[in-house]
Amino acid sequence: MAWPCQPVQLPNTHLDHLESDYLFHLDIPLNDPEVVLKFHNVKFVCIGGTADRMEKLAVHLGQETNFRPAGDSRFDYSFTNERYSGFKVGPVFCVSHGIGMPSLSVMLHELFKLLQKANCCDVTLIRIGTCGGIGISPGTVVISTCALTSGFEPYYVTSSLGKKLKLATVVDQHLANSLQHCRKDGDAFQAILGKTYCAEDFYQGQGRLDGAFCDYSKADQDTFLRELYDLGVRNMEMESAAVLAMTHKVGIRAAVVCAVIVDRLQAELPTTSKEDLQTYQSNAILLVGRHIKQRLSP
Ligand code: R2B
Repeated sequence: MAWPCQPVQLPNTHLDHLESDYLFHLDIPLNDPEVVLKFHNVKFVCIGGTADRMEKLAVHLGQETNFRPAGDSRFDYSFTNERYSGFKVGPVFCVSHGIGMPSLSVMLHELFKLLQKANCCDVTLIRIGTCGGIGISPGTVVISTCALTSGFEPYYVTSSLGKKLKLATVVDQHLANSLQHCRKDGDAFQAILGKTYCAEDFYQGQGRLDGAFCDYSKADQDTFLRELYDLGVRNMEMESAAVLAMTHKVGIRAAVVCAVIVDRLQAELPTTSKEDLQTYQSNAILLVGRHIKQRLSP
């Protein structure tokens, strides 16, 4: 028996009354049916910080899933502008989001509008990123079980009409578990489930001592990192809370899969070579690629 299709349906009735719409930051015309139609078959949206990584990811996932765009082009659709870039191959759409939640949230609003307009069904969104580990060695892939923000609460805190808006961060646990199960015995890396601390800043926000200013001592840093560890936090990055709250709000299943590039209990910044950093990122990509392949196979 086929499962009923779960269409993307956004909880914003104002959208019904817009005569035409244009995705200002993605630079995609929603009033062009030919462009919109190209996105109808999207089942997986993979997002990550940089354009370059997303382009390589789209090429890799296209090969993994045996989708080839028509003609000479490497993608069914792609765009690159001064803010974001996106690359679509078959049912996979990879989009960059920059650093941090404000940049990410603008991209997600526009992406969700595109998915609704294109009548996409059963969409899964996965953020593939890098992170600091908390007592976790570089190369390990951490799949988030929840995202905590300042105050150590599982909320994405933003604002609406000048007032604080708290949105719960909710992970699809089934998706998180199946991503972890994509690790194979022969893999040279571990894949673990753990809580993620989502910071608003890379330096003081993540308890670093090496920013342009720093208002605390090394002992305060140790206490902060230890507190995170004791709460079950295993990694730290800057986007997970907005990803997990915004996707939950619009009913899209989502996960956050990050490769550890430095253990923050040992160092502030990565101490390994550029090649090692590439390998660490590839570990996360490998897991997600296997999951997508499994899910797309008949
Ligand atoms: C991980 O790496 C970036 C900061 O260097 C940020 O986007 C994150 O979450």
